[in-house]
Amino acid sequence: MAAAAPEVAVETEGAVGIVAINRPAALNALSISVMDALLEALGGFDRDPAIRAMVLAGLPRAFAAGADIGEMKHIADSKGADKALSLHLARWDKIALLKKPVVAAVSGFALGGGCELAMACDLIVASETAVFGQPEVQIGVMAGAGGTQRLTKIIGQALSMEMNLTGRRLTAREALSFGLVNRVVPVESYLVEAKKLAQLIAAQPPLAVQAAKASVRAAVDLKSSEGLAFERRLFFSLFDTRDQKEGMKAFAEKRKPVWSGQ
Ligand code: DAK
Repeated sequence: MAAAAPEVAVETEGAVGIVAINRPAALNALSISVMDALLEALGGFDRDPAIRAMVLAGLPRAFAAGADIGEMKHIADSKGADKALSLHLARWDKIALLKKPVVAAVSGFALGGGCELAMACDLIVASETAVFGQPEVQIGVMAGAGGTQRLTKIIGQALSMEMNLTGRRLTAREALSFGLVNRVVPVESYLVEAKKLAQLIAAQPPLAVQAAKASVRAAVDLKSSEGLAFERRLFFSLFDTRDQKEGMKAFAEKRKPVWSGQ
């Protein structure tokens, strides 16, 4: 019997390291094992002197449709939920803290933790089919890994509010017009274009590139450390609510949730 394809595939092209999420049956939902494999691969490239830039890709139908809701539901229902969720969140932070630039190659759904993962990267090349959103409110919680902080700083309060409070999604073209992505290209070429951009970065002096990345990040992120801590406290508080249990249960049962406001 052939071995199952790995959930995260890794390859190199010259000085570019490419990491691709491959969990099609769950639209690339970001389970703990997927996030750990991503971190191992990206962290390995970050430490490898032969690599100068990275590409983080999903599948044409989904970059990632969020954190794995089934797994989060299980964690939320278990003892020590806060600690486990906190450890899980730290995985998104670690991606944002990589020293070398990461280009996200986004096609299809980039929702919830998937949108947050794309924003934890440094540049985004989107296919025409890409869809960005923070729909956590629809399952009784809120964004917990930068979706109220990074998104607001990038696209502004008005639209971020709408996305976080109603689950409104952005098309690739809208995302481009609001500065969330660097470019939009046909679905056939989004990966190639992301690799080209990474190659262009890899051709620049690596120390200058890393310093410039850290500096641009600081301009956007510095004050957001407090915002992220605030977001996290609120996020955890929602895991004590009935609506969180109802939202995730309803998703698993493929029905509309009934909100009690408790
Ligand atoms: N988790 C688990 N499975 C998922 C999933 C997800 N986020 N999204 C999709 N799937 C699974 C579906 O359950 C389905 O599996 P089967 O039923 O076939 O076994 C399969 O993928 C195909 O999905 P659909 O049948 O639903 O496909 P459709 O084309 O009809 O709809 C969709 C596509 C993307 C609109 C829909 O699947 C959907 O609404 N998915 C959920 C999107 C969402 O709500 N995302 C946000 C999740 S919450 C944290 C860190 C981060 C976060 C939170 C905490 N900490 C560490 C504390 C982030 C939270 C989130 O991301």
